[in-house]
Amino acid sequence: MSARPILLPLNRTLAIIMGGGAGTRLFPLTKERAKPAVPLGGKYRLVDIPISNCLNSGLRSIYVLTQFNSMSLHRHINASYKFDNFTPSFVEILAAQQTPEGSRWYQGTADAVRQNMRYFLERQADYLVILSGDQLYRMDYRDVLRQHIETKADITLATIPVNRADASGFGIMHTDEQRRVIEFVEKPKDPAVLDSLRIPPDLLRSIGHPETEELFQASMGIYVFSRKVLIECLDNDLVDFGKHVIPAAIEKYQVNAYIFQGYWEDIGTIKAFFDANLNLAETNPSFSFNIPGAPVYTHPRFLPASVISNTKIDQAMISDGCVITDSTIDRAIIGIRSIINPGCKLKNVIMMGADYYESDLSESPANGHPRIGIGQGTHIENAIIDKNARIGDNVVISPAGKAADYDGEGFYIRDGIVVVPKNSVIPSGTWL
Ligand code: ADQ
Ligand code: ADP
Repeated sequence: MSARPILLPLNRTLAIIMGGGAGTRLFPLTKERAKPAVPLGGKYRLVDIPISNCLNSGLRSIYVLTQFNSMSLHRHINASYKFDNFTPSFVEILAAQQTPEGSRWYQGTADAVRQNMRYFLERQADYLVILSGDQLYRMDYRDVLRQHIETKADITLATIPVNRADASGFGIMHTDEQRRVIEFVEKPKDPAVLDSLRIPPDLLRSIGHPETEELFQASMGIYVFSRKVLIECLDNDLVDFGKHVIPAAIEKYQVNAYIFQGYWEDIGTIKAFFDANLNLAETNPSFSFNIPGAPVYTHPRFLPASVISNTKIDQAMISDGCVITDSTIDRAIIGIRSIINPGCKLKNVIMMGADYYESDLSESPANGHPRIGIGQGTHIENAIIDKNARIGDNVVISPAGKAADYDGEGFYIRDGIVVVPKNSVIPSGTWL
């Protein structure tokens, strides 16, 4: 006799999105905004990914924890996530600097949750789903919640098989036949420790991989906690989930693994962010926005379609409201309201677009600044151009011949990628 499917207590489950610590790994994209507000895919923001996964999983009570409160994050959340009055639904930002006890930065992920526990506990939640805010993936969290309830786990972590080269960047674990976590090492660096954590052949077989493959079971930083267990696990000074709370919890609680095998990318560094964005423009991207029934939500706008003339475009995602004339674009994400003037060549570029169109009365040309967008005859390669940048005529932007990490005047190079910060002005004729 098969067991009756359980009714998931979705309205008694809170989602908590970890929106970022200091944001240093994504600097300078996080120079003027909280990490969740960093633009992604031309028209979205990082936070739209976990929020959309929540909404598509039926979770509608969502907190976003972030280190600082930025205008753009507020505006984005308020404009994008409006609910009706008849369901307990909300997306609320909890920023570190807002706590009544004073401004105390979140010391780590567990500390961030601990500092906001009173908000979570005043909701009648039986389960709390803790999510990372800088990952690109689709997951139905109902599957994790279902396994959590069916196996009577105290904590369930989502895991994914990774290879040796990637393993030292993650929490790596061993599980027994019941998928119970029996060993957990955060970011193991010692090759001998890694050797001992390799996924055993029987588990590899059961998840459809050849028994000889060298894979490791990595934590995705996605945790389901039962309410009482979360309270107990944070009744101390432990700072991080991965470094402290989870390793301590496996001694005392039933911590189970939920194995996920879809596409999943941590996009918390400039390089990972750049590669994952450009991959979106491939013919068969690893992450698709076009999945029927599971949209990625974002701020609805009233922008016209883009107007493109005499331009050769290959592997690019062009957002709404752009005007592109007499140019060549080869592998690019072109964000909303981008203006690209004649004679430009863009190769491997993420252009985030603009927050607004300049009116003809704009003062910018009068004070010598180029208009928002890219001027005539400008060549850009391997670069991220943040929003509202004013790039003049005959500018060359490329990391070629420069150090992989470098702070220039009005630009930065990170992981061999040039980043031009939001609102930057690059005068005509500049060679970066
Ligand atoms: P990391 O991603 O290195 O490893 P961490 O720096 O704790 O861990 O970040 C987890 C998430 O929390 C990220 O989205 C981050 O932006 C956010 N975050 C970090 N500090 C924060 C703070 N003070 N306030 C608010 N948000 C904060 C974790 C786990 C590993 C696991 C990987 C998977 O520790 O075990 O393998 O995630 O990516
Ligand atoms: P996004 O969703 O990317 O933030 P919006 O459509 O919300 O894009 O536009 C960004 C914000 O910029 C809006 O709040 C808009 O009002 C604001 N904005 C409009 N005109 C200007 C301007 N001249 N200078 C600065 N900001 C502006």
